Amino acid sequence: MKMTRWVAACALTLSTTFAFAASSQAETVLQLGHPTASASHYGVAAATLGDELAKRSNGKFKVVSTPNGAEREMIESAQIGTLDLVVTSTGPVGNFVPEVAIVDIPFLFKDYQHARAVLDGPIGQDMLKLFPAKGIEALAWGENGFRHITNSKRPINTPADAKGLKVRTMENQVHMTAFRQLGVLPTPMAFTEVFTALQQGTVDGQENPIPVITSSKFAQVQKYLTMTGHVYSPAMILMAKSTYDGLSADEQKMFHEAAAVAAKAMREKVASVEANGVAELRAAGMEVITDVDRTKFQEALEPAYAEYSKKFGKDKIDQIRNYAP
Ligand code: EAX
Repeated sequence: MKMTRWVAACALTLSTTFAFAASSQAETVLQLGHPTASASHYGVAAATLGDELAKRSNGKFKVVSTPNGAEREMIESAQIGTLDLVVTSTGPVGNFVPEVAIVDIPFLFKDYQHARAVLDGPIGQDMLKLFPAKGIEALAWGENGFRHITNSKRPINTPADAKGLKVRTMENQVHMTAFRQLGVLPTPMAFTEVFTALQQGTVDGQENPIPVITSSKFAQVQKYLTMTGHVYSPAMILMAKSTYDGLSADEQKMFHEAAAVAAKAMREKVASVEANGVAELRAAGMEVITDVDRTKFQEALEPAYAEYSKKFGKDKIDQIRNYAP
């Protein structure tokens, strides 16, 4: 039902912007979708991209953003050309470009610096080149953040505490493998359904970065937050290849440059929310477990690595893990 509302919102903005575009011949209106609230890091990326494109094109390009979209469906829309731009996590991206799911492996990146260096370096940039074959132009890597587990049942201090919980995961095979390994019952669903699922108790918990937990007001429906930081969650700024192919070479360059600025603003927003988000969640009533032995979680996931190695190649995983710019 949420998705229906999202499509309706899109259609509404579409009709108003068409009316507006008619009065200004030079303007090209581009529809952008992103998964969370407008005030979130995704909203910041969307707004920055819009500002940069308007500025760089002297007002030729106007981006109209619609928040709260389902990521997999938005990527599908970009693929068939009914949505021009998408800012998304990599959650469902592996369903479109399987090689990219390697970045979703738990405990792969040491910290933010490491993740950003890999994605901005040759490994990440080569992955962007795999998208056009799937009908999508990948403009830049953005950021969602390190993911942490929340739930409504009990404080999770060790991997054993998580056993038996029903946890919503993204529609992502790499993540589902990991949660199964922990003894958790992974329940994949679109992010648009998560708040209601938590509220109604369809699932006990979910996992997301602090900027998603705060902007989606999960403190209203979740009591416990454990700072597992079990996986880094990249974001991406994607574009319909059909829209991209309609641009001149100079304009294409402009879109890549504007997306790079938007990605930087997104990362800065993630960092600023991380700086005070936990205090905010405590103030909203959550019990936060910060003193987590992450090595224990990493060890519990060890058997899943055999599957990841088979899927992606151990050499490729090690190349990311040991990457130094
Ligand atoms: O991209 O689906 C998820 O949990 C994502 O992290 C969220 O929608 C932000």
